[in-house]
Amino acid sequence: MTTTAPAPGKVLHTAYQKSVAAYWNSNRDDPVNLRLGDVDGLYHHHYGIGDYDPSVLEGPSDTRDDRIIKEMHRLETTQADLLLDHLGDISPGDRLLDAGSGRGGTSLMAYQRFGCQVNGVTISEYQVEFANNHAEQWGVADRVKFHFRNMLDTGFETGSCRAVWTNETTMYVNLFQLFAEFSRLLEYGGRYVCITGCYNDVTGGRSKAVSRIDEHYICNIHPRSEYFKALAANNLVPINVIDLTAGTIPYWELRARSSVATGIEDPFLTAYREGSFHYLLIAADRI
Ligand code: GPP
Ligand code: MG
Repeated sequence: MTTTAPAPGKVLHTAYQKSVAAYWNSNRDDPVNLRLGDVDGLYHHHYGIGDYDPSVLEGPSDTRDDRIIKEMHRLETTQADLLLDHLGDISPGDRLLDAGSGRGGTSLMAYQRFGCQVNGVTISEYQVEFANNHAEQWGVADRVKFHFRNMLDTGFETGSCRAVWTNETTMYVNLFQLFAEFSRLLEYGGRYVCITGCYNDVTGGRSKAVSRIDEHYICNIHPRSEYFKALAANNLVPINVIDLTAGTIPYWELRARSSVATGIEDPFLTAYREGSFHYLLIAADRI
């Protein structure tokens, strides 16, 4: 792919972006992600969907924690699989972009499934290094590459991507700017898939529980309406919208009972149950 890689000093444009990068660069001792990733080498930075197997909470107590970790990891991998299901027909010659690629789990799964070139971008240099080391260990570094770049300004060639996704990263940026960049990157008929948490316009404003989630991750959760306004403004036409809220609640219930709970479980459960917050998948085509 022809690219104009921004100089390292030009990746972070604002004080806010610098603070987000600093947060993710310092987030290195996070068993809630590392212990799950150690299960099979797929390191995720997103949540899970689907019912958990209640038998993981029973049985011998000395192996209970391992069973819960494996089950949470299975639910997170199921979430990434669902995202990939919505990318449409992808050929080995296509190029994909993982915007806000974290430690690289979804990108590696995309490569396993489609065998095509996958580029991931993140503003955390620690995550870039972690994910590239991992791609190297998997022997796929020639096809799956992670870059220290800003998803608002990737430097990749116009029209070069068959599909772009964001897996829980859009709450860090202005959606109009983000979707303008995706619209530029996607070929005509290309697909954008987003999984995100967004607040409910209908219940009115940002609830206390949603504010606690923002504070925890230094993000700004958008209202649901903002996604559709910003897609429409950028020639991105929704083909599928799936409310995953009910599907993600079991993950949070299991996580709350695990040894790797971080304290953010209650705000997520409260926000989802009171209806002030949704977990959505949105797939849209570039016209
Ligand atoms: C990343 O997951 C989570 C976010 C970027 C926060 C916002 C997401 C919403 C849906 C609101 P993670 O795996 O790094 O989080 P944790 O460490 O808590 O598992
Ligand atoms: Mg996590």
